[in-house]
Amino acid sequence: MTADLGALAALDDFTIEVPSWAYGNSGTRFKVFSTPGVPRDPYEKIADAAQVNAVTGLAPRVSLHIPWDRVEDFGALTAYAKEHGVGIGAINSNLFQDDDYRLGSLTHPDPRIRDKAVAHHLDCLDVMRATGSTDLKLWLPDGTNYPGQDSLRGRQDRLAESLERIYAAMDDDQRLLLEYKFFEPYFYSMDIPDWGTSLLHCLALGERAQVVLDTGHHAPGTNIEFIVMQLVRQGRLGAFDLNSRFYADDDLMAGSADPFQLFRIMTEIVATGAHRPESGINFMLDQCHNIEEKIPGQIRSVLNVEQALAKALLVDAGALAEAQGAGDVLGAHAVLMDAFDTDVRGPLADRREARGLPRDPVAAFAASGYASAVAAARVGGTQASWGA
Ligand code: PSV
Ligand code: MN
Repeated sequence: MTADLGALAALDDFTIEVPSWAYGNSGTRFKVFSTPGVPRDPYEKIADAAQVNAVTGLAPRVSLHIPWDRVEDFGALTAYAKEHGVGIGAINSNLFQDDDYRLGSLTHPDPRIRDKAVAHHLDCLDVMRATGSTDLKLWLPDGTNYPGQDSLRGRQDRLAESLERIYAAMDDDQRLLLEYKFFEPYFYSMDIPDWGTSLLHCLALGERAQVVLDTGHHAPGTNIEFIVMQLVRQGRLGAFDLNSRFYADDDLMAGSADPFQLFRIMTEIVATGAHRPESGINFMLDQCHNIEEKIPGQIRSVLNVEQALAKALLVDAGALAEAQGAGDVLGAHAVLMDAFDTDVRGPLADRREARGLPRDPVAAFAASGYASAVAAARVGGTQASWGA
């Protein structure tokens, strides 16, 4: 199959959101490596994120994490982002770094701790009002380590009540994006371990509550594209946190570990036109770059997602439906593989060039001298860090 530029026109209004924390230092529980030039504040993170958009034209929004990205004046931060050609995306709450949350946050047995966790979200809603963000993203790190430690059912009831309070405080144009994760930081039970639990809470809350699917938050071998299909089918897939994993929640570059999986996910998306902005699905990255350069790591990830979507757009839907209808197992499989096996790099470079963007964004960033300029300029202060 040869790639046809026409089918790729759907890429014109496709965007990917990048996370502010990808530009800070990160590591594992063994070591956080620091790199010269790493941002020291949210302004510098946004300046770095804007570089990704400048060379790819694909990443016009930056997710913030509160309190990591707290600033005095969110209006000024938003204006700064705009001057740099990007906007503020989802606001991520943080329920995993306070001593009070040892036994949980929104599910904590003590109502005073639950109040505190709810209040944090009300604060995040204010940040959204100040930045124009419409997405409140909530990853719940709550869970237990030992059977009997707490009532599994009681925790769900407390969670439902806490979420209701947050949802009730939201404006009509704000939505709640509820993420799930099957393990970590707790290992016996997590309070939102899977898409079913997230979906049940969203259904109870109302239409403006939707599920976030982080590709790294499933057991190995999980058929993630099935979950994507099911959530899209219910109109409840609010967002992706894209990344790659080999073992756990590795947060490696999207499309690096299993490009075929990313293609299969995008194929389910394209099948119902859910790649279009009208679907409301926010295609976000949730990644850390522990050992590789961060801005180029983000550029590569964004391009990997674009490439997977481009290949999914090349699937011959008519031929696929025909083969499926005829029970032609190998024929149907071949239609899918034809698209996946198509080399779209040239056509995507052509498209970039036609839009005034560099053919090779990674090379263009390297040639820009930005990395050495910030390494020289960002001296002193404390480098931003995931977990700091
Ligand atoms: C932790 O697992 C995590 O990676 C979640 O996926 C969140 O989306 C992210 O951190 C930021 O809080
Ligand atoms: Mn995530």
